[in-house]
Amino acid sequence: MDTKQTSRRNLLKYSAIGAAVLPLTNLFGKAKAKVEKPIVLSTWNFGVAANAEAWKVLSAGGRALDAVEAGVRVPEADGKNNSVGYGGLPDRDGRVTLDACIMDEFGNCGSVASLEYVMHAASVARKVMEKTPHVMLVGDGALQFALDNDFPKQNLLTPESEKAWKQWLTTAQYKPIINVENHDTIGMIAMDANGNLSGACTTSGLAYKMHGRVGDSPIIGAGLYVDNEIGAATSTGLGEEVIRIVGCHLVVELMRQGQTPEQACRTAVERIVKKQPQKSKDIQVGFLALNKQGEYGAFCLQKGFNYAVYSNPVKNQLFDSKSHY
Ligand code: SD4
Repeated sequence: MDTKQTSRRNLLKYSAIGAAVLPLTNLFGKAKAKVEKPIVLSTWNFGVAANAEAWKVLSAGGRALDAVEAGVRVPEADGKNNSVGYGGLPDRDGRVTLDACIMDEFGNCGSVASLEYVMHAASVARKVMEKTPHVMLVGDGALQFALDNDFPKQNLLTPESEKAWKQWLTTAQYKPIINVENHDTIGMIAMDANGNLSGACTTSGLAYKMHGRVGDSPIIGAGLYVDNEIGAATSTGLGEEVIRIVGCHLVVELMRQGQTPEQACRTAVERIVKKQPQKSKDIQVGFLALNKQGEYGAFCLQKGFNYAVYSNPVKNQLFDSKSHY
């Protein structure tokens, strides 16, 4: 595909530039890294549009937390993106239920799971973080909280998603297709001009899931983790497998031990493979990570995962992640 070729070319082009501008630390951080900040990264190709919005905040000297919230609101509002926010594919009962979380440089975090009728789930998660003593609200409680905080109530099921669901009902087979039915979660991580990290993750989860199923995306430590001393990580793919290894917390802890972001993502992916060698051949999981020095990297199970990077000199480029298979 053309975009793939372009992104491969860019990958080669920019890894050369990146090496010049960001002398990357070696495995145990001996070399000194020149930090290129601000920087924002997000999962999948629609991350490009989301990054552009986040960049407006970052380039004006804004806070990473505000940037990631603004960024993920773009796919949340996009009815054509069928696994985030408005237009997300419903569960098997035809209900669109959203999972999201957000985390800042102080370790504050908020989350909502199985939220219906409110498009901007990550913004609701931020309100949970800022206005309640809790981290996570689910289902009706999350909806009630959102409405009490003036989020508009609306039908999130677009005619297209309803049509796809009705088509699915004719067979009602539950076999998510790698990189297709479950590939649109946006995870976004950023470092602002002050060197502070934040992240957000938002999704409608797996298409045609059981009603009430919650994936990794709203689980702090699984779908997202930020430690302002070390780095940040987010994930995409089959959430059950990410939860089992508490994936993003693992990635950040591996970076703490000296692994580069790509190595840390790879180690986490390999842990999934080791635990479930057979199953890992048929599913997708991808991790994306950024460390405090401005180094970033990704790794996934199957080919096909890509991510968008916006900083200097890499101006909003898509990269293909390396994969285990
Ligand atoms: C989930 N991890 O609900 C999400 C789905 C996803 O890219 O990431 N899709 O399991």
